Amino acid sequence: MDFEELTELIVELEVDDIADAVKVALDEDKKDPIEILTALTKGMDEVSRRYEKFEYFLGELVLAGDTMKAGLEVLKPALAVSDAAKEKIKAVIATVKGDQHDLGKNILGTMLLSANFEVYDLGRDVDADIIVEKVRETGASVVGLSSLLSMTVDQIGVVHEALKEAGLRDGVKLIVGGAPLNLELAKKFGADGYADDAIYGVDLIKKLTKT
Ligand code: B12
Repeated sequence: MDFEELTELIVELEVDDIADAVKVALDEDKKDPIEILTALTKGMDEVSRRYEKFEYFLGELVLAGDTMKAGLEVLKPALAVSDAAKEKIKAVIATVKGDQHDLGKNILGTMLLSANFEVYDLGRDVDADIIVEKVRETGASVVGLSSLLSMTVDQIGVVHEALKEAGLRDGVKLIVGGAPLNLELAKKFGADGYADDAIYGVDLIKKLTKT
């Protein structure tokens, strides 16, 4: 099972075949899980291109999401690396209000767990107040927000302001990710950092929290 075949299975929306294919790539071909993740993500980028060119429609987007999810279920345990001796840093993660995209946020959550963070995943379409409440309750020092829609990206600023108002902003690092963002925009909304993939995101979070 080579990487191109995995990418192709996502693009062709092969929801029934992807789990077995990822299993073969991992167990028989001993492929690196991070490279498998990259191949699957490439497939999602091609789905996106086809959607933009009106070759794919909402039904295909839904199916692409399901296909990616099925592949990730198999991949997740392999992404784990143990670092159990260290004290856990708490991270609250969520997809911003108005946004239902959660696959990228879920990958980030898995990778943070693997890196020995204590992760509170609030799900998708999450109100700023709920995020603030969770930070207060847990004493988390990291907030990771995902935003895939241009329409809802300003919610990052809303969370930043709400944390500030609650007197909690200085105690947390606010890290964001998702397609419409870049570092400049992230900073404009008050975030401390931006990452365009979960692997770099975890590295950045580790650096900012000095673990
Ligand atoms: C699958 C998909 C869906 C699925 C989502 C399923 C799910 N459970 O998530 C469904 C079908 C529900 C969907 C719906 C819609 N979608 Co959609 N969707 C996509 C698609 C094709 C892939 C997204 C994805 O899962 N990628 C794979 C994951 C693994 O990648 P990722 O999310 O980018 O995450 C990685 C990094 O960004 C980063 N990351 C992400 N979050 C975070 C957070 C932190 C803290 C860090 C450090 C890193 C990080 O790490 C991740 C892993 O490396 C994208 C296109 C694209 N290429 O992004 C469009 C896309 C995001 N959707 C789009 C649109 C327009 C919609 C709809 C409005 C369509 C409609 N007409 O209804 C609705 C909106 C519904 C809503 N209110 O949210 C547009 C957004 C355009 C824009 N700029 O606003 C896109 C870009 C497609 C396009 N080219 O037009 N969608």
